[in-house]
Amino acid sequence: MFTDDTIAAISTPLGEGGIGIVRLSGKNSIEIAENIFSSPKKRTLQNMKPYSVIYGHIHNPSTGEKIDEVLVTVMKSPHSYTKEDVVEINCHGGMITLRKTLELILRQGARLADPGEFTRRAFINGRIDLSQAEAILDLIRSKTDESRRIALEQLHGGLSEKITALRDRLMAICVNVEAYIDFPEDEIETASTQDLVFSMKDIGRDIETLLKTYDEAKFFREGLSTAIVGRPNVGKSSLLNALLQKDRAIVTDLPGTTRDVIEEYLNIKGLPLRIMDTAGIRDVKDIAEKEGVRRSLRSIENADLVIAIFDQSEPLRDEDFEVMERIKNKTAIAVLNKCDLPAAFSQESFSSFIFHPSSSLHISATSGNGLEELKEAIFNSCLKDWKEEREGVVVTNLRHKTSIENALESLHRASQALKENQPVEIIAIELRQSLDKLGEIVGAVTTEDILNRIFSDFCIGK
Ligand SMILES: Nc1nc2c(ncn2[C@@H]2O[C@H](COP(=O)(O)OP(=O)(O)OP(=O)(O)O)[C@@H](O)[C@H]2O)c(=O)[nH]1
Ligand SMILES: [Mg+2]
Repeated sequence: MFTDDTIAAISTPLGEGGIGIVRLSGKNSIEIAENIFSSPKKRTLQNMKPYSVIYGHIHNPSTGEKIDEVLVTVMKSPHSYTKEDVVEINCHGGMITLRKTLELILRQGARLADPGEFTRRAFINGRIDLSQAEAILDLIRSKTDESRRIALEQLHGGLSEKITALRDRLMAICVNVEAYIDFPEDEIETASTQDLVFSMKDIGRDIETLLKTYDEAKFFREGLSTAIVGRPNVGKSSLLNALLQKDRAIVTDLPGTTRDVIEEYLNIKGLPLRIMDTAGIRDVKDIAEKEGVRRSLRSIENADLVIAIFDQSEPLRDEDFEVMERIKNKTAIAVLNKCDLPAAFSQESFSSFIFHPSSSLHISATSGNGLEELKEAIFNSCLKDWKEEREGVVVTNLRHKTSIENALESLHRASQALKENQPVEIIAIELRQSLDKLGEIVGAVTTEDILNRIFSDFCIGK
């Protein structure tokens, strides 16, 4: 990958728009733009004040033909996105004007940028680290306000600081251990060994805390998959419709109405929910319904969260106990529906059967009573510690998670080797490995392959 040439690309989405931006970065970008730009007052890009905007036209230098009326911004190195000289040309947002402008720029000697190359240059030139570069992509792609917040925190260097601090602590231990390599006759004293093991444990705990945030943040990125289950006719489809505030699933008073899994998307306090209404669970002969029940059971297995519904206007049946049995190892919320009708059993008797007595709540899917409490319970079910941790740093990226896991494994191996009095070199190798794995996250240690994989996910122009 060369970085001494000048790159250009259309940085806005292709299609009709109020404006569209062609961006250049590299040491010749001002000169190249100058060749195709003219200002009515004969001002030049070379002499304009950085961060000011200049009005003019793009023209074809060979024919003199005017292509578009534009506003141009110049950002001089190192105060730009890439730390190189950057020129942004604000054209009118049409495909032809943008393409023609880009074409002229390329003819003047710029090269079409690869996907993510502007951001890659920002990384190579040291303006941002790798985790920040990835945060830019997350920010562009964020679907909810919460994922936007997490990406911005990462972009501002929250994760980088955390990783750097962990690496510094690890490095101190590593230096300490490596000191013994030069003096092979010395063994690490027992007191020092204990200190080292203690420090490693301490770092290990902090790494684990960081790792834990991934599982919770995952829900914000990928959505929390939630299955509504229960015996037939308890009001599963009615609940789905009430949560969606639309008439999505068929509701009748006949048991066995829903046969297939119905999947919809819902947003609860910024948490994207993939919610599934399922067929009522019961023992049946009918082939279609039997298949429906099989799918319901599969949904339970695959769901992050199960909402188990019971009809409190009728006595509990064997089928209800079957449902309780099926979900006892899942994260689940028990919901007593039809609370607009008289209760057929007491809360106490129900509590003595249900898996988590504290998590049962009353609703009426038809009147809407209790729905807000249910939403609150859904949010809290998988994100108990989220409220505290959300203020801090969160790991959202699978690449980061894998590196952190590898770093932790090496650290554990180092600690084990130390306890077993293994040769100092082995301990040092594991510690170095742990350091390198953490270093991969911020790009302190990286390979061309990792970079290619990351930046190929970007669009051209970013
Ligand atoms: N009074 C009252 N009736 C309800 C409530 N929720 C659902 N129902 C009624 O219960 C019946 C069954 O509702 P559904 O939503 O179809 O039940 P289901 O669990 O999806 O049933 P299957 O798809 O057959 O498994 C319908 O007649 C609904 O109108 C409620 O909160 N109060
Ligand atoms: Mg149904």
